[in-house]
Amino acid sequence: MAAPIRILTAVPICDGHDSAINTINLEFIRHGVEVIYLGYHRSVGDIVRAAIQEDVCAIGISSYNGGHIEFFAGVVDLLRKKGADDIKVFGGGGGTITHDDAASMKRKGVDEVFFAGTSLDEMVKFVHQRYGKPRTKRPRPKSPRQELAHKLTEIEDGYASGKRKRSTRLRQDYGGQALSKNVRDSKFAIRNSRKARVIGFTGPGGAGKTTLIDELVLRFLNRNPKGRIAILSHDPSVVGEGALLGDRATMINSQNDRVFMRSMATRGQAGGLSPATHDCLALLARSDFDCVIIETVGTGQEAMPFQKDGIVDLTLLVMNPDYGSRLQLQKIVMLDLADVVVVNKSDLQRARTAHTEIEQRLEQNRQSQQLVDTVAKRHRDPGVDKLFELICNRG
Ligand code: B12
Ligand SMILES: Nc1nc2c(ncn2[C@@H]2O[C@H](COP(=O)(O)OP(=O)(O)OP(=O)(O)O)[C@@H](O)[C@H]2O)c(=O)[nH]1
Ligand SMILES: [Mg+2]
Repeated sequence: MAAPIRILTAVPICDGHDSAINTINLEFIRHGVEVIYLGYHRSVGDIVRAAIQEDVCAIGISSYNGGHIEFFAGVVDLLRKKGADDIKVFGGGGGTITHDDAASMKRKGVDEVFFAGTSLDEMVKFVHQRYGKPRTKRPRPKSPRQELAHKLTEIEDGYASGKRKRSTRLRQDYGGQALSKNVRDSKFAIRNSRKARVIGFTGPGGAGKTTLIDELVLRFLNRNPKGRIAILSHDPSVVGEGALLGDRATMINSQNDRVFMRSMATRGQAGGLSPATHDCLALLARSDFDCVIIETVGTGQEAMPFQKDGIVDLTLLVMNPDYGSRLQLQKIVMLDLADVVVVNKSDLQRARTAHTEIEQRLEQNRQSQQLVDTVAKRHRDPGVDKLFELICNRG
């Protein structure tokens, strides 16, 4: 089976009109497209960085507040400058983009502009026709990050087509033995055999995993002025269907040249990760990052996405105080397996009770598990500071 089309969508800087793009995203997803949504108020640099890291076929921009001729052209120019002009640009902005504007934008390299009154059907058809063909002849990567992004696509596409099968010997993968020769020899992607620290985040949908990761990334970047970090983030999807890969929209601090983020759809695999996760993670861990963070999809009680002898060095379970009662706690498998349990949203009313109940539950395990309370959405939260120190100090 061919891999789904992957596109990135965004709204330009100083523009909060996201209602149109939200509707369009949904329609694309319903028609088999994987949409990485970057959110609104995004700069040219942030959009191009994200598109290169995600190695998408195209960028869809929705612009309402003016300046669209310059903004779209800015994206096209920067892609060109970065050697990534195989990533195409299209978009719309209702009545704010005139036909003359659109003609000028097309002359500057924009693929297509959609006007008010265009049906969602027409846009979906356009995306399938224009971006649905496999990208066979790729341009030579101009940077290490671009090469890494292409390799990750090769791995994901390999699984989608059935050419690659899930490796069971993860430790061996990690040592590079299961990686193909061209990946091992790559001038850019694998500079040395240094092992990045791999930290796994899991927990129920909406518990605050991405917000927390973004705050921890901020602390990491401040603490290590030359440090580099990779994030592998998952959202759910069914085989052959589309998906909204939305974690980037929550990220603020991670829009940084020292952060490499890749969003993955689970493509039908249960348990919180994708069939290609382990190979992608192995590649990232052997690249030039100090740390690799992996975020699972929002998981249920039965999930145990990280194997004990696998590639992840430290596992964190991020909980929401509203998990139910003590009885529900007995059923959450990850409470037995996580190295660190985080009660996020501890600004909420039930947080103190949640802390006490989870503490008692962990005491029964008699392992050296740690419990931390955080408010990830609060800037400079002391709980997140404590968690950051704990992660740094725990070997
Ligand atoms: C809804 C709306 C709002 C909502 C936004 C809600 C939200 N979260 O998005 C609210 C009320 C918050 C709002 C606020 C403002 N708005 Co307003 N808003 C609109 C309005 C009425 C509709 C835009 C819309 O969503 N249309 C629905 C979409 C689906 O349809 P469409 O626009 O026709 O788009 C078609 C295609 O272009 C295509 N398309 C669009 N985007 C994309 C992207 C891709 C990838 C693709 C493939 C296709 C595509 O899809 C549609 C298919 O038919 C327009 C006026 C209008 N009638 O267009 C003003 C308008 C855009 N707003 C305007 C202004 C000025 C503002 C404010 C600055 C007002 C103020 N002074 O506070 C603020 C700014 C907010 C901000 N932070 O940026 C002006 C912009 C003027 C300009 N550029 O010169 C407009 C044009 C109103 C006007 N006539 O003055 N706004
Ligand atoms: N009240 C409160 N809200 C928070 C906190 N942290 C995150 N949120 C909000 O919770 C919502 C979900 O946050 P995310 O970080 O996207 O959660 P997630 O666990 O990554 O979600 P999925 O990836 O969809 O599973 C967002 O609206 C956040 O702003 C917190 O500490 N307190
Ligand atoms: Mg998330």
